[in-house]
Amino acid sequence: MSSKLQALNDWVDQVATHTRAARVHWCDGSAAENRTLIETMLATGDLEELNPETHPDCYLHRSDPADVARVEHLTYVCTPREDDAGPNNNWMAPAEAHALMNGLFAGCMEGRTLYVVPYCMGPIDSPFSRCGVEITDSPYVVANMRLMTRMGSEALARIEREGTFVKGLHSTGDLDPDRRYIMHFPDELAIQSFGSGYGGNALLGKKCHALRIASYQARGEGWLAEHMLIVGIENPAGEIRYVAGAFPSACGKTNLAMLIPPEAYREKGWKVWTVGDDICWLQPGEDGRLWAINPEAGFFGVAPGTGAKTNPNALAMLDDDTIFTNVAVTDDNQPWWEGLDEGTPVKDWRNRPFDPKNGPAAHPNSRFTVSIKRCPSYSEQAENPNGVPIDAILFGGRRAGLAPLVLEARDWTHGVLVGAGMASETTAAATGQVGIVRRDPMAMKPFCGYHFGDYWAHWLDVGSRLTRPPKIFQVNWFRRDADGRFIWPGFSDNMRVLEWILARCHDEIDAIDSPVGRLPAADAINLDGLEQRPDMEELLRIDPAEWRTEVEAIGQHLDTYGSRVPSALRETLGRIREAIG
Ligand code: GTP
Ligand code: SPV
Ligand code: MN
Repeated sequence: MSSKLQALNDWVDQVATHTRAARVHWCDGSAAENRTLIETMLATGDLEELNPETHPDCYLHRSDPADVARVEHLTYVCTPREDDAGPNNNWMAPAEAHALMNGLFAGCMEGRTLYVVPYCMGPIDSPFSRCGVEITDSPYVVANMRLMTRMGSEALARIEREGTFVKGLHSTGDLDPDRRYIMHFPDELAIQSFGSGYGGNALLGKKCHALRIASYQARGEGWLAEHMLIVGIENPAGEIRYVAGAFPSACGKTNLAMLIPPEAYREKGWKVWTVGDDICWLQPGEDGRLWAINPEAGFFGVAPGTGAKTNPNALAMLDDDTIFTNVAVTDDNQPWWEGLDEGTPVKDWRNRPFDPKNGPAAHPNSRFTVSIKRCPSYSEQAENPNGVPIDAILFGGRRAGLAPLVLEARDWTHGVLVGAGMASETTAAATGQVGIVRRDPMAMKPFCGYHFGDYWAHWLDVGSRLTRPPKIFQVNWFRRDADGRFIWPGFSDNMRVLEWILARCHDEIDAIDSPVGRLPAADAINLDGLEQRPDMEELLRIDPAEWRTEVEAIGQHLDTYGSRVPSALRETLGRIREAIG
């Protein structure tokens, strides 16, 4: 097979020759094709079948123990000028990066099948969607891309019509961490990834295309590509209002996107609809509002912590047609991870007999891959080619102290500053130390394809074109007490904060002014039905001394991005500094 697009055929031929692939397979995305791939992987041991009675069509993949997370230190943005990649990215000159990657890819697919994976990010008929083709030698990547994107014939037809597509080239190579690179060439609409088979390193439609390349494209075209969930909140009057939220990796996007409201809310008729859990493309609309599509078609979600109490919607979708990566198994071969209420692990994620001395049974960054359509709260708006209108944008982090449960930005510019100043404790989603507070502006530190200074300027520019901009809020579900326990119950109870946020967006409730933004009154968050009243005073406390230090730290952080930082952000920060006194 081949395509009607000469440029695509030429590229595939050239890669097949260079990598010396044994065979070329063009993916059509069909069920039969998937079946064959699964069987191949069962035969090679790439996949293991899980209990077909409890988990039909569910499989376990164990990745190499040294290949379990994104590798930010090996991820590069190769713009012609170093300055354009910014201090937020690793940079390599395009010619040097190409030479390096050409060396690694030479002959790397000998004996292997080269899969050509055409995909569409976003609804297949949306003007906001963008297409790509990933060439990979990993059948696991193909099976994941089939769940995560609109993959196959329809995407190929769109690519042939449009003539342009992002070229993603991927090989697992020999999985040697010292020969692992994730390279982006935004000007060439190209990605090259070598030496990893894991998640965001290998599923090139996700972080590489839909965030790094797309953010770069979006800047030129007047839109935003963001690391955000999209959720619809239906009130008792039947109105659905949409919220987008940027939280860093493993900080609660998937959970918020599919929360089930507390009983006291459900009784009144509140419902939650899931549009997306990780990536959001935002377009200014003719009506002056911001419209969002989810470019993805599935979830690559964190398994640990997903339980019947915390995220029952997720649990319900994971018992059919799901690929699990690096979870543990029970004696009857059901998938298991920390945070499940039932079952006992017998084999850990490395296939060893489970022994707590070796650490957790499931890897902390173990994941599930599943189609969004399996989610009980799936919103059909996820297929709407025009997207959904956004009322509120949330910036959230994982912070034991300082950041209150919720804080409203005064206006768009202040909101952009709140996003630019975001900080969060690091998680297992990327290799490196866990629990260190680092700045992660807009949850995009690992994902913005260009200089953060330019990115904030672009945010301000997009805002200036909106006559009905969303309100911007900061949230923090992770504040802890002196004993290290979370003060806020979180999960479904985050609905209580969303209610306040939406009431603010529609001028239905007052807020209290503080030097750093607007706060709910201590009794403004509805606590009906909570067994224990959380310490709301502590959750909403703004400590002037702590914030003075924070404002200085944010100022220094902005300074690291130099003269490209819009002056409006420094001015807004200056006003906050004065107000704190
Ligand atoms: P990525 O897929 O890496 O981008 O992560 P994410 O932002 O989608 O995070 P996710 O919702 O998967 O949550 C990550 C971890 O945080 C899980 O272990 C959750 O159980 C936990 N978590 C999510 N929401 C809350 C919350 O409201 N409170 C607390 N305490 N933990 C939460
Ligand atoms: C993240 O790390 O933010 C993820 C997982 O969503 S990955 O696909 O590996 O990027
Ligand atoms: Mn993510």
